[in-house]
Amino acid sequence: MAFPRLLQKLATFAALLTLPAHAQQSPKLWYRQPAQQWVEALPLGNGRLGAIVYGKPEQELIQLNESTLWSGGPVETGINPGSAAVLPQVRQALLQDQDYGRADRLSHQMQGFFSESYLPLGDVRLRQDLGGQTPTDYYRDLDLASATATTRFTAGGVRYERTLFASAPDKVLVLRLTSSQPGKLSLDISARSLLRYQVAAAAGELVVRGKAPAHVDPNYYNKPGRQPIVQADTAGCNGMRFEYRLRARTRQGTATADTAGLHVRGATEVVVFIAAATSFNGFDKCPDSQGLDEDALATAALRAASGRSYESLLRRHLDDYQRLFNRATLTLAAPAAAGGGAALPTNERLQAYTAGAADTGLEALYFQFGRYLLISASRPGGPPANLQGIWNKELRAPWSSNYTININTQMNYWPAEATGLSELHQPLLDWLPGLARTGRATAREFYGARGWVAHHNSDIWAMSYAVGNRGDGDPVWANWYMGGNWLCRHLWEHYLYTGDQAFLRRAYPLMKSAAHFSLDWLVEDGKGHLVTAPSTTPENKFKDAAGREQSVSVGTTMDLSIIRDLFASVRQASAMLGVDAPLRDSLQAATARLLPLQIGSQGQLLEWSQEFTETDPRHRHASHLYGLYPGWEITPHTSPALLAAARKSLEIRGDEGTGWSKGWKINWWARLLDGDHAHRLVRQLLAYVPPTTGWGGAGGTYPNLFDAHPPFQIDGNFAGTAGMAEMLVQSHDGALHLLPALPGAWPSGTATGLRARGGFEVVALRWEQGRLTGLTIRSTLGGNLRLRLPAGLRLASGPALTPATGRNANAFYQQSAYFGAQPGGAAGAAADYDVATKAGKEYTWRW
Ligand code: FUC
Repeated sequence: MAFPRLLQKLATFAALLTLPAHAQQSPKLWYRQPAQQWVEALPLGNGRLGAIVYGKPEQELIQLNESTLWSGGPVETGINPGSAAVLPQVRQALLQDQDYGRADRLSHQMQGFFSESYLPLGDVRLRQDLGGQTPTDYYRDLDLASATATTRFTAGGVRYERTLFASAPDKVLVLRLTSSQPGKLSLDISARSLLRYQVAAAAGELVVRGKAPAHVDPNYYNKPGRQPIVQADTAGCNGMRFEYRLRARTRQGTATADTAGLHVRGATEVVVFIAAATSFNGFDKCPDSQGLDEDALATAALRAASGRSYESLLRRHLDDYQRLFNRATLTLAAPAAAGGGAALPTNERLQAYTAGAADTGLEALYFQFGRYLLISASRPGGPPANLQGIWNKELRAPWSSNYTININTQMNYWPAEATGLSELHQPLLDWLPGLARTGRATAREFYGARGWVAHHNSDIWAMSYAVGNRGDGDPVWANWYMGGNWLCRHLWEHYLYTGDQAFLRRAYPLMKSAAHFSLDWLVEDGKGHLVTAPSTTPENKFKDAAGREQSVSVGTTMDLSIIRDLFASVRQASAMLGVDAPLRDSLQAATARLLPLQIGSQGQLLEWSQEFTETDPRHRHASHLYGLYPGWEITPHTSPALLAAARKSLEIRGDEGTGWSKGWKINWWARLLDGDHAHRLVRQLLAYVPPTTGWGGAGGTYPNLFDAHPPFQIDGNFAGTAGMAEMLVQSHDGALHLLPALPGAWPSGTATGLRARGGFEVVALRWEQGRLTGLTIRSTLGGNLRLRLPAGLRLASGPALTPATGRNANAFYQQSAYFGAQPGGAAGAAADYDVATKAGKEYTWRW
């Protein structure tokens, strides 16, 4: 780059990034007390290894996880040979007899086993000898800028400091302890696990070796006489092996190891290394007989890392982490009368906010915390982030801490592309070929259908059938057939953001195979439409004519929206790849016959194919709004009447719900272009939930900013981050829309590094007093850039903006056409402009 251009570019950046000093908040969670509860403690992770640190001076607790440590082994096939014969009976009950009760009873006969469970690895305890002195000047934090957790306190005139981080390049947790006076560090470090384990000590290392159960039932499944935890499966595959190892390196003093632990005496600095591994060797390999050598893996990681200096480990960690984290920023100028803010510890700050204080800094912190959690929980090569990311302390965690794919797993990945973490989407995308493999067997065995299917639950073994231990699942959640179809949207989205043709060629066969299942799954409703039968809508029930609660019916809105969405993306993908023209035609023909979206007596979008009375009108799921978000069937530009109906449905549902439900609602209100309502939901999502709240109560946020369902469930964190991005930039409705849902509470601010479909990077976005003032876009793929800008702007500088007419020529922005919609409806107070872009070039405007 020529020198003058570089200078000009730097000047542009500086201008865009400069905000009043009070708005520059350091992204930290900080506290004045150690954690007592797990949801006050602070999470760290490198994708594989997870840690929750309490920051207790004398009795420190670091709770460990390893992302591949699950119960069970590869899924079995042939477990319910009678299922395929039941399907026609269910259909007859529904389509001929309208007997929903019989359809429900029969659906139980099409269930397999429950998913397996994500398990805790172990607890590391540090007993530090403070000579009987009470610690004072206590402080702890989690710094999102460096992904390090620090604890500081004074005892007996000595200042102590501990820093913990999880290094992805070096595959270890690193904990450094220092004392301000020489030789003051004496501690005993012990290790244990809730699983079966043994401790050994050798060559200065402490080693925990153990075995995961062959099966763990979900926490909600407790049948008299049944063993919820099966340690060994002597007939089939035995459970996974695991190991974690610790070593301490001291400056001054001594470190010894025995089976009771590591013992440090009289040191000035201690660096503790923790490595872990399991024998997990892929979804289709028995982790026992065909497992990896976990001992070799953990040993190699520990030896390599402990050969490096602390400074080198920290540097390598920062290089790796900041490469991802620094890609996007969000700075929201504080309103004049900000209350509390960063001067308060995070738990008090959250409480002040919940009591009504304005605190845009906290909202920006929450945005970045979601990105931090994704970087910490989802790295290429590892499994997808589960219901708790990678952080779980329980043997039977809520809902098995599994993959719940009727919303939760997908939600985890909503911020990935939009906030500049595209490669962190890979664990989910790489898990899908396995799911498609077991899903093909499920489609064939359970339903006699082509293609692949997945239901509402899965696990590291890529289990795909309806859960329920062959009969005990409630069809309202168990018998839902759209999990695989919905996940295909993630393959397509990754392509739309990156334009990666090689990826699309790999992904397309999975999308096509899901479409084959859906073509086979659809049936005639006898009234000229294609519908799904049986069909449920997660996880809501309706009343039949006799007033009985029912779950299973015909053609729910979500089923049909997901299928329309899948068919649209398969058609477009096949066209872009130039393959399968005949399939395209049959998908188009089927799309034209799908039961359309319907509007009910209150102007709301119907959730079922008829206007049933719902048993819970405020239900946390609002699955019928799939077409509004994450789908694109309902948009301001192409389907304003449906948009109004979706809005009505949301108003009827209300703002309350579990954490993830509120998170979804932020995204929905953003898509409705209602920034103030979206912001109201941001406030709801960030409502303080006391740390002792286990189950029940309203959704919100725990003191450590973990999302509270309650209990802790990480999806709400990710939906919150995605929702805030969606308020600032949207790119699904035929254009790149800037500030589509800017709330009054965010009058001025800057966002950098957000991404849009078609390979556009919103390098910088700046607004003042509610008006767009600066924009820099980098085009990575070239092509037409259609900007949808708030109306009434006066351009001060920048490339010519040509008023747009007709359809966007950019192929990545044509999806709405596949729903049969034409652009041109009421798009709100915005206008479209076209700019021809070149790959690799940046474009800057000021208004
Ligand atoms: C679905 C939701 C619950 C919870 C669970 C993991 O069953 O309805 O609220 O999120 O998944």
